[in-house]
Amino acid sequence: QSDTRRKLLELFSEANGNFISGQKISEMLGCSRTAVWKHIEELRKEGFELEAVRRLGYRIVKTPDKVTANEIQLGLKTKTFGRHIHFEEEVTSTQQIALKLAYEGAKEGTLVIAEQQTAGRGRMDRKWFSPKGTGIWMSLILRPPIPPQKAPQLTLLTAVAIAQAIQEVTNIVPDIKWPNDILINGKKCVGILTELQADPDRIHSVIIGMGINVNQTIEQFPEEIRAIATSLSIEKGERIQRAKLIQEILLRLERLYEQYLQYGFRPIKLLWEGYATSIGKEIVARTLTGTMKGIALGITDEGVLMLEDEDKQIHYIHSADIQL
Ligand code: BT5
Repeated sequence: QSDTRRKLLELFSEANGNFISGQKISEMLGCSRTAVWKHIEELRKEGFELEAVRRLGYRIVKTPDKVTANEIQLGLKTKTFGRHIHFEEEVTSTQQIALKLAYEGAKEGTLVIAEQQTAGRGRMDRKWFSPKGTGIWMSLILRPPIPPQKAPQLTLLTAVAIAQAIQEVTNIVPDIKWPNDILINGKKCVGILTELQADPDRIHSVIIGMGINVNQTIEQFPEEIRAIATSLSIEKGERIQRAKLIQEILLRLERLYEQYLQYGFRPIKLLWEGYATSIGKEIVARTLTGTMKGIALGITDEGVLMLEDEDKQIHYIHSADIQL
């Protein structure tokens, strides 16, 4: 059943908004015209708008702004990323579910996504606000053949992929703030959380958590982050279709990941630098051991932040909160 559904969505995807005749659909799916009609009704119930015209057939006029597997996979151009999707309306945290699936052997590229998280989290157990239906709350399972200490590079890679996708969909060029934030006009729009399951010398899985504020209004942000957070629609002044953005993110992630596995971090670093506006500027870095002020010189070939203090001493920072 779900296989037929996927084929149907693929057909519409290939048709690019043009009509497909009922006859053709029934041939391609290998089912009766009545069955086709039933599938179309199902899609309508999910919020797809379909136009039906005698002799021409059916075409999709509008896809719903939902983030179920159907919406994401209609028009998805990746090879493996997002080909398996685990969708739920409400979860505690997509990280938690992805971790469990990874443990049970889920394939690389498996995506966990939810409309709402009740216990979304950031780094060091901080809270990540994930209200219903407004943002993208998702986790991708990777199994990279790299040493565990290189895993933080995947955070930077993900930031580049999301920045590129945002630029493609909205025409806004966002700023990447090392290591895991994307800002627009100085406000946080995206947070990335990379969690690793590994032995000392081998990675079992990496769960890349991505939180993207898409269609929230300012009032929809809780008081405590209203001054520091933003959404794409606030910045762009119009609603953004989340599924479209997810497709762009997955496509870019897959491409960059392939490049990364083949050529290492260098090509990613170059792209990263193109989006990192804080480089060359004075920053404050809060690490677990203390606070440091200085000029952000850039990142090393390994993705480690270089900070030059007042005495021209260079510090290599592996993890911190940065204040611009
Ligand atoms: C992050 O942590 O920025 C990583 C956020 C990752 C969220 C995704 S959503 C899917 C997956 N499932 C999860 O449970 N998590 C991942 P950090 O750098 O520690 O930033 C956390 C801080 O960002 C908080 O302390 C708030 O100040 C702020 N914040 C919380 N919610 C926000 C939001 N929706 N938009 C902007 N800022 C937010």
